[in-house]
Formats: sequence, structure tokens, C-alpha cells
Amino acid sequence: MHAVSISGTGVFTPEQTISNAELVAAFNAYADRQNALHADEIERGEREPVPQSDEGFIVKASGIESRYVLDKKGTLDPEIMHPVLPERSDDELSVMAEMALKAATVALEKSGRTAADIDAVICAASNHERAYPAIAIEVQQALGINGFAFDMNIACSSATFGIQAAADMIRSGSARAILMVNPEICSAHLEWRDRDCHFIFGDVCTAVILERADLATAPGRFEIVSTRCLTQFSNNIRNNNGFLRRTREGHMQDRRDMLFRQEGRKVFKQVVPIVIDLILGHLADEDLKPGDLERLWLHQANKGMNDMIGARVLGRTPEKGEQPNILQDYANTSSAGSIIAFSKYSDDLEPGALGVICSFGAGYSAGSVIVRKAA
Ligand code: CO8
Repeated sequence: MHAVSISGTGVFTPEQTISNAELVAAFNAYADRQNALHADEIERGEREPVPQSDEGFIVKASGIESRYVLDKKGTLDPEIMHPVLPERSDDELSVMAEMALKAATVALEKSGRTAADIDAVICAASNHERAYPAIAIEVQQALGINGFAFDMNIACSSATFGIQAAADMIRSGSARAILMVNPEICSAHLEWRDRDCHFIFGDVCTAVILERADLATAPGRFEIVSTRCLTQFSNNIRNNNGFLRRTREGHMQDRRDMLFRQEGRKVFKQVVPIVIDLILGHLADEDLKPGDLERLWLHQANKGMNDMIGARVLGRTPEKGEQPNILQDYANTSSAGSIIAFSKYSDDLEPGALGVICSFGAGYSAGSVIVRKAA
């Protein structure tokens, strides 16, 4: 069995941002229009008015201050309220593949690797823009990588599950090095007209190069100590949009269940203990103590959740920098969140330093990756 290194990471961040103030102004304009349009029904008590959103609530409930998006204009237009991304022909690069290439280029450079060194591509994300051919195969072709490629989806845990899948293949010898990408276009499967969730998500893409540790040369690389994945079925985060939609009566209608929806409070309460148990159990199985950890790179959904998980795992309030958050700038970017945190806040660690990359979300699903900075 080969040991496995994470030799490089890359983040592609879209250029456009939406601040909470801009988001709330657009939402409230939409709400005013809806309420004016349906004034009679609201007056007769036949319809509930659309309530206003509030910047103060968003920051307090989530810690999110801004998000990056692929299309700000459509998303903030009260007549549209979703991103408008022009359709591309089958001969053009898909949007997810384009994002993946940008993140992958950075990760390859950091790892000191070229396409010739890579034997496989995994595209791990919470939604894929088409059923097939796999986005990963398109990325493989665009980069000129030999070998094989496939897509996978475990929602917010796609990246940590992707790391485990890649690490297992490298350990067993079926690949020397693997590119794992996480293009997350969350804005296109979010209901921007729903006050309860319109502030939660943003767009981004992350990339990770994993390779045999004995072949790795990149400065600042990490070795994977071990990985642990867990799933437990729950309907509390759900999106029913799938290909069977067209077989159902009324499929053309605007159905709320065809976009992201969640019972946010239940998710918060139920997922936090699952994650704490996962990390503590994983550490114990490796004969490690929470005190051995120098960093936690957690999934970026909610600041309150991360504060609670960090405090319960470490047994004390984490010091500044021990558990870096990026969600204030990026919002929840599904599977990419913990990888953005890892990519941006890991260079300063000394050789031998231990940390945990941990994601959690729909499924429920949770993944824990214990890493050690290489000498
Ligand atoms: N402005 C003002 N008030 C609001 C707003 C708003 N924008 N939104 C809600 N309120 C109101 C509610 O209506 C409610 O009012 P009332 O008390 O009168 O009923 C009150 O504020 C409190 O609402 P909540 O109880 O919902 O508020 P919480 O304190 O629970 O915070 C959160 C809501 C932030 C959603 C919180 O519950 C949370 O973060 N939960 C965890 C969520 C989580 O981690 N989910 C993971 C999802 S990600 C995932 O798995 C990947 C899915 C795939 C990607 C999808 C991409 C789109």
C-alpha cells in the first residue's frame, strides 16, 4: 500500500460578488412586487404576504456577509431572481469544466505536476450540469490527461468523499496521481425567492492534486494520515430535481421542491453531534488526541455550527486561526468550502503539524480527512 500526499490545491473564485445589502435590497424589491401583485388576495386573507429579508438576521444566523456568483445581474433582478448563464453548444467547454480547469491549473502548478503525471480525474460536486458524458472526462480531455475520469456527488461532502476515493485508488496502485475538482454552481440550484435560504450559497471551484507520497516533491505538501466517511439518510436537506421530473404531470410548473430546500434548524441540531462524533472517533482510531491538532478546516455552512464543532472537538474555544472560516466572504459553497479554507490557511503550518479537513451536509453525509504537513 502506498502512502498518499495532497501535493497542491487551487481555488477558482468568480469575479462577481453580492453583498448582503445588495441581496436583501433585491429580495425586498421582489417581495414588494409580489405583495402589490397579489394585494387583493392578501387583503382577503387568501394569501400570505412575502416577508422582508433582513441583513442583521443573515449575519447573526449564519455569519455570511457576501458571496461570489457567476451571474450577479439575473440573480439580483427582481423580475428574474436566478443566474442567467447563456446556453453553450455541445462543442463548447461546459461551465463546470471551465471552472474546474481554472482551479486545476493552479493546483497542478502548486504540486509541480503536469497532465502527464496524472492518471485520473474525479469531478465531485453537489450537482452536475448534465447527466453525461461526465464533466470529469471533459476536464480530462481538455487537460490532455491519460487514464480515466468520473463524476460523483455526495452534496456538501463531495470533496472529502472524493479525497477518500482518490486516496484509496492511489494506495492500492490503480493511479499514481489524481486530480479531484469541485465546481460548485450553487447559485443555479438555490431558490433566491425564498427568504429562509436566499442568503446561504455562493459559487466557486476547488481542485486538489493527490499523489503517491514517495513520488511527491512539492514544498508545503501534506500527507494523508487517514480518511473516514459517514452517511445517514435524512430528508432535511433535499432537491427533487432529477430526470424523472419530465415523466410527471405538471413538470413544467415552477415547483419549489426542484431546488435546494432544507429544515435548517433540524440540520443544525442533528448534524453537529454527528460531525463531533466522527472527528473524535476518527482521531481516537488513529491514537491521536484533539490536543495533537493544530488546525480544523471545517465545512463552511454556518459560523455557529463551526464554533460549536470546534469547541467540542478541541475541548475549548479555538484560538484565532486554529479553525479558519471563509464563509463570511464566500457563503456556503457546498463541497468546496473546507477545501477553500485548507487552501488558504495551511501554508503557515510547520512540518509535522496535524489537521483535519471535515465536510458535512445533505445525505446526511460527513467526511473527515486527517492530514500531516510533510517534512
Ligand atoms: N431575514 C429575516 N428573517 C428571516 C430570514 C431572513 N432572510 N430567514 C428566516 N427568517 C426568520 C424565519 O422566518 C424565522 O421566523 P419565525 O421565528 O417568525 O418563524 C426566524 O427568522 C428564525 O428562522 P430559522 O429558525 O430558520 O433561523 P436559524 O436561526 O435556524 O438560521 C439557518 C437559519 C442559517 C439556515 C441555520 O438554521 C443553519 O445554518 N442551519 C444549518 C444549515 C446547513 O448546514 N445546511 C447544510 C446545507 S448545505 C448542503 O448540504 C449542500 C446541499 C447542496 C448544495 C445546494 C446548493 C444550492
